[in-house]
Amino acid sequence: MSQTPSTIFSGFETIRYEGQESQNPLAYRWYQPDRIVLGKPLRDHLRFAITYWHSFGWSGADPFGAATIDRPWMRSGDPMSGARMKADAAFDLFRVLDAPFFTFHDRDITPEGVDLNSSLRNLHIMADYLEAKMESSSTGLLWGTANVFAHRRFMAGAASNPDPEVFAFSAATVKHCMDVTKQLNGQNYVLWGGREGYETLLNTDLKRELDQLGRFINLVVEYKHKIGFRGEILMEPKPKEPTKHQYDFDTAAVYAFLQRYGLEKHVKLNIEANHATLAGHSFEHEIAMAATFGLLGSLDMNRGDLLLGWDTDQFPNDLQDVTLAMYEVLRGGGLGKGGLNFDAKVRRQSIDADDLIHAHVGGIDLCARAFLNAARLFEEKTLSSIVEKRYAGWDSPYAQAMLRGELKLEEIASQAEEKNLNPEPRSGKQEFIENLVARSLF
Ligand code: XLS
Ligand code: CA
Ligand code: CA
Repeated sequence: MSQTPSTIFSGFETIRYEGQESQNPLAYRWYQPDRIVLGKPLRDHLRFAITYWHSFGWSGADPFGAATIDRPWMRSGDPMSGARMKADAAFDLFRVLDAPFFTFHDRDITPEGVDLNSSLRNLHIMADYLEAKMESSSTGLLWGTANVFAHRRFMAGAASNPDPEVFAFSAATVKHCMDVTKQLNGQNYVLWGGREGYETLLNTDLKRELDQLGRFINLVVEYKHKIGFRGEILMEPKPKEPTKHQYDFDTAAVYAFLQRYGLEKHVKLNIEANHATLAGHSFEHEIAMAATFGLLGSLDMNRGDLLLGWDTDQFPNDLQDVTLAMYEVLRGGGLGKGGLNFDAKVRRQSIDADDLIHAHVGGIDLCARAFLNAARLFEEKTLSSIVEKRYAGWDSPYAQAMLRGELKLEEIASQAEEKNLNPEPRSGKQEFIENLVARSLF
């Protein structure tokens, strides 16, 4: 294909690993893609992805002020040529960052048409454009998704809308987004239930809405098999914002939902750090819960701000936090087809092209460093042997008999009475273990 046209990122060279001694602000100090860790290259453990919407769509507008971030494609008179300019810039940034993957919504890569059919036509035109760009790029698609939450038609939900025509409109949109994700060899397909929730029970039939959502996800799973899409279907939990009560509140709520609608073996989760903390959990808690239920799919690495109660979608910068998250990923058996997606945006005053590059370089390096720390903790087994020892009593035949259901409640009771049990409390050693972790970080 022809050479990449000049973009706002053209002046930047591809970022390389230069090691910890480097003084170059635009170099990786920790992310050494080919370094073998736990038997495979770092690149394949981390599978970093750049999000289309925040990186190329975010204008910096907030409820108190207009756009601050001005990109050439936002000024293009013709929406489709704007979409092509945006794609050219996107692939140029992927080149600069040496990014293995990207992620997008239909509305990020292509403008909304005048009606459903013209929107779908635009989507396929732009998918072909991206496919051609991908031929000369080393960046693949981590996941695609549909934006069925921004337009006013979705204000009362997509699948959970009281109007069946909105359900059908959303089904058509998701079907085509799945087709396009398959066409671009996407590793996963994500469903975030942006408006799948409610504001007040006074106008809401909760059971109907959940049944609609359950049907919708079943349709998606059936269609995945029909077209032979080999990626994972991932739901993304979020407790609130935009709606007050979201049906996919957190990992535990989504697991209950999946079981109720017979989906727990067919759907995994895309877990976001910022959504975990909005739900009152830590990121590592959500990862560990998902791994426990067999639902660990992929991660959105963007964090919130503890002083703000909303979804600020910031790049990760806390080494210990991310190390604990990566440690749970390793304990959970890794991410498989998933990866680490930066669903993150620069701040409103970071208006230069290089601000986006610095943000990603920092995020990528922080995650790589955290992963290396987590891999060492995982390999050394110091933490896991403390936990093993703590539960060792459960390996005894007596404990196993209780656990396997071989003893009834009254039998357990009479044995306890016979021995006149008086268990001695043992310290949980939390501070000792926390010190181990804090001292081991490099
Ligand atoms: C919004 C979500 C969204 C999903 C993809 O808060 O994080 O960006 O990741 O629709
Ligand atoms: Ca978010
Ligand atoms: Ca997200």
